Amino acid sequence: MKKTEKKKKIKLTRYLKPYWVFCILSPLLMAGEVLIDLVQPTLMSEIVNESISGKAFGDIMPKVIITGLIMLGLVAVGGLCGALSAFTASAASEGFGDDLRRDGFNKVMSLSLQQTDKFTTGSLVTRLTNDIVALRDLVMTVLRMLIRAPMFLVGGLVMCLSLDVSFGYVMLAAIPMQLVIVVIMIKFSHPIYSKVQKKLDAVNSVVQENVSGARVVKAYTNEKFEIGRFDKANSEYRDQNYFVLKLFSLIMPVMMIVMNMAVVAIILIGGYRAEAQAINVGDVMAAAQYLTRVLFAVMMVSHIFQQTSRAQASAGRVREVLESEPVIKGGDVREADEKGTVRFENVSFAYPGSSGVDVLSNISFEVKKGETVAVIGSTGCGKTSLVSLIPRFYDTTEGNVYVDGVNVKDWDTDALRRKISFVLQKSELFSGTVRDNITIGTEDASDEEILRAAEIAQADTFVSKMPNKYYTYVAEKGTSLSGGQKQRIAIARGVLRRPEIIIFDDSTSALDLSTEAKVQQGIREGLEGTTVIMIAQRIASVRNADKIAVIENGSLVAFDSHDNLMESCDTYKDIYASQMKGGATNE
Ligand code: DCP
Ligand code: MG
Repeated sequence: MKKTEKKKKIKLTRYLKPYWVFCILSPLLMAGEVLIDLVQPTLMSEIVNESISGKAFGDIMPKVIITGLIMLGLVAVGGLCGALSAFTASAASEGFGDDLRRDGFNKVMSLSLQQTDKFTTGSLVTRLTNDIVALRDLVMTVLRMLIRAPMFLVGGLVMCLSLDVSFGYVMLAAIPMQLVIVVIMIKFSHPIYSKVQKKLDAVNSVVQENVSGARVVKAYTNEKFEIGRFDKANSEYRDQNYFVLKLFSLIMPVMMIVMNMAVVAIILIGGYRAEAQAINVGDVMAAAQYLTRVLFAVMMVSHIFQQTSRAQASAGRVREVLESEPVIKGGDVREADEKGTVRFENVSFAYPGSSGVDVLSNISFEVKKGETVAVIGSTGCGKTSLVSLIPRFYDTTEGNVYVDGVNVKDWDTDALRRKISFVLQKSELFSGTVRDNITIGTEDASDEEILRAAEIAQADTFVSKMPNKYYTYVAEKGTSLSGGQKQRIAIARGVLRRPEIIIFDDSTSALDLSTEAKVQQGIREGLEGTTVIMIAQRIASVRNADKIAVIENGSLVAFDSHDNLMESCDTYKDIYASQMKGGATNE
């Protein structure tokens, strides 16, 4: 790309803004829970000290009971705080994930075709699902742990040292050991995470391609090969993931060993100090509990780091989607004086990323309002590419395309595309009813309008015979329909919009000649005044057009009526001759 555009940086934290109340409440409630938890060992040590004080049973009972009741009450309050903290954290993290996914999806919808092609479908799916889940989990962890860990760490330390300063030696030895383990883990796991996500992309791509291309795979009994391809992607994904998991499963026991050794050390030192009458036995028990909280806090920190490093990889991938700006940006023209005209002016075109090989070169022609212009030429000569430039699916590399007298680059993209119905070469149907499929882009159409469009497209003849007529369910990609039926539904969809310009990209190829003729007649009568641009392979389909554009190797070799072309254009005459021989023009 020529321009090195400055990319808009998007901070994902801005997705937390709407949930700021939850983001504050959750840690606060968590702080309440932690505070209460930190008091418990002290209260417990009081009970222990009291019971071994040698006083009479009757004397200690009231204090033990009262302290016990206080502990119980505190546990209840702490539990409530904990539950509310979890609730608010989930509200924030789910909201965050939901908004992020919606924006990501909207962005994908806005991107130009060349951009979605570049990301690949598999990767976009992973980014919008798995990667966003990793981010959502991080939000959850941070809200829950970010306050809990330091509070346990500092609180536990202070409480423990206040019982006896000599416990500080144990802390001094154990905490750095835990920290070293955490650092080692982060250092090894971080680079792996972005690899893991890439491998998952590959797995998703294979699944996606094979599910949508299941028919081809089966027709060529290629399942073994595809399963092999899947196994490769899948095992690579597993190996990467496995490495991270092995790392973590090694580290947890090591951390537990350090923790248990520290507890033993506390008991040893505490026992010694208690014998010297420096502290009470209850205090030693409390100190051991505080120590476990401190070391747990270090583990929590490691957990936060682990999730952060995983989420960092994901954040980069999600931001890459959010930060891409559609390459094709519309202008601001929404209205023009002319209606239904198309003009190509010295247009050359190469597909982005195709190292500049021209698919179309220096093409100029003009289509007037209400005309029917056909495009003919051998397969791969650039017909689809040519008409794709009209709704600006791609930009020309040189020259300009004008619709209604306005350069397509100046049109607001939506306004431009609303004028045009594009019936694609490969009819794309979605899961839903026949009606849903016809009304895409025209959802508010009345039953009469839908029926009329279907009649023009010769679709009513078979739809009216279906069990639920227009409410018959069509499976994903229209697999429950024949090729010609799909084409006619796609044509009805194009007609229903009542466009200024309708483009048929070989859209009647699966119809027999008489049905095709009926469709063409329907269009002429039903869409009077609409400009028709029609790609076709058969001379029979194009001979009635006002003008025929003959394309050869990306160049326009002639642009005239059938009769004139039969006189002057050799390429056209060749096509005619070959089809007469094959008997395709059975008129
Ligand atoms: N091409 C490409 N990238 C794309 C689509 C096509 O590089 N995304 C190339 C393949 C062909 C050339 O562009 O060499 C012209 O392709 P068209 O689809 O425009 O060809 P036709 O529509 O004329 O062919 P057909 O009659 O088979 O539909
Ligand atoms: Mg084509």
